[in-house]
Amino acid sequence: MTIDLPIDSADAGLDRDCTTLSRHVFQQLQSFSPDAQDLSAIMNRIALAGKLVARRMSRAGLMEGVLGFTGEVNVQGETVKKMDVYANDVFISVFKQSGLVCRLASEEMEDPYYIPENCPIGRYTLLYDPIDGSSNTDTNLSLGSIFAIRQQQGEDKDHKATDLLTAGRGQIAAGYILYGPSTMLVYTIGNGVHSFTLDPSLGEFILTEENMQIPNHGSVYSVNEGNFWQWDESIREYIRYVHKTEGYTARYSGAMVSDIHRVLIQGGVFLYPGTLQKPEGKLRLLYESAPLAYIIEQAGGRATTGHIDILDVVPTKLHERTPLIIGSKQDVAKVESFIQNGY
Ligand code: P6P
Repeated sequence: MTIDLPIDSADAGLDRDCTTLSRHVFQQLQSFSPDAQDLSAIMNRIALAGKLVARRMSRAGLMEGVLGFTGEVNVQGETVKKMDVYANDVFISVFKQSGLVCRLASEEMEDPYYIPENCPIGRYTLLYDPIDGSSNTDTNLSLGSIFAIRQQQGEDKDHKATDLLTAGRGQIAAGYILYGPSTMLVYTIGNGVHSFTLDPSLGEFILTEENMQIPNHGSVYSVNEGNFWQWDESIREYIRYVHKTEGYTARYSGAMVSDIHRVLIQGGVFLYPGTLQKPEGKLRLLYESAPLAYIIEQAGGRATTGHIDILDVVPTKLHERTPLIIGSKQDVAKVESFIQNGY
């Protein structure tokens, strides 16, 4: 007996469930070359890291030793959450025995970590913020992981990884994992921005949206107004402008990945300016601002320090910080206009 299935709908549903991250990379590259194989495998490992962190977060309240602080302070001078350490180790573990990634540079590690069995054959470096917004860990609010992939330049025999001190336009891939009501992975390899949603029943990230485009303008401005009196007058003037101008609304979650994901979808601007005491700001260039800038630029938006594009900033040190203004073109330009009018 033959089964008369409406082939299109059956194929469409099945095909969508089979459009995993690793397959999508090949579709993007239109190639099965060794480089394409490497990138597909790397993205697959990052997806595994996301699944491990998401699983831990979803059970945090039921397990001992998952939440709370370690009692340590990291290289940034920030108190370390147990989840920061777990997630940091997850990204290292998923790349062990991969032959792909030799070095990992993380917000949580002063120096890059070298995976012995992968060096020097592995020519890729992972730069990541394992848990972005860890202040939200213990309150069951959204969190993120941010990642960028770069190709190692040179032999790095002294393990100083100085080849990483280059502008963000050299990133091969970048993206983030958003641990929210659903777990999403958003990435780019320079050919648009694409989102995937974790289907727990499959244990796979399934394609959700291709070629995401950020609106040219949105009503959201996302900034920690508790820092108002620490800012330069030009930023205060911008805030006064959005306060008295109809059509703006404030949204700020304490986790940049969550706030920037909202801006990517609805439009608007996220800003973490420098302060009078710390003009360089809080956010780190290589594994926070630059990957997110790559995503937002690829989606048709902009990311700047207020003076130069984030992707053109050349760092002098691994944990370099920059001010960050990122989002819709019109809204980023509006903030820049206040900065450049020199209030
Ligand atoms: P504040 C989290 O630590 C983070 O790096 C971003 O995710 C977030 O937007 C920002 O810092 C929050 O910092 O100073 O507003 O608490």
